[in-house]
Amino acid sequence: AVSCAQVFTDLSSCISYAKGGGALTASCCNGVRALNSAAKTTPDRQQSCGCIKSLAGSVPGINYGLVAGIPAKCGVNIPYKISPSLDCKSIK
Ligand code: MYR
Repeated sequence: AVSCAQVFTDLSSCISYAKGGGALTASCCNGVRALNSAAKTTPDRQQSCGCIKSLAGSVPGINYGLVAGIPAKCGVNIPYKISPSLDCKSIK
C-alpha cells in the first residue's frame, strides 16, 4: 500500500515547479519515479492518486498545467492528468 505521507515525501520537491515552473529538479523526478514504481496495483494507484490530488489541492497558486507536464518531463508515462476534477476511481 502507498501512504499519503510517502506520496508527500516523494513529491514535495515538485511543489515549487508546480507553482512557478522554472527548473524541474532531479529530486522531483526521482520522487515521481519512486512513487510510480511503488504504486503498481490498481488499488495502490487509486489511493496514491487521491493523495496526489489532496497534496496538489493544498498548494496555494498551484498550476495544474505545469503539474500535468511533470511526468513527461521526468520521462515517466502516467496515463492521466492530475486535476481537481480527476476521478481517481477511473484509474486502472
Ligand atoms: C499513480 O498512478 O498514482 C502513481 C503516479 C505517480 C506519479 C505522479 C506524479 C505527478 C506529478 C505530481 C506533482 C505534484 C505537485 C504538488
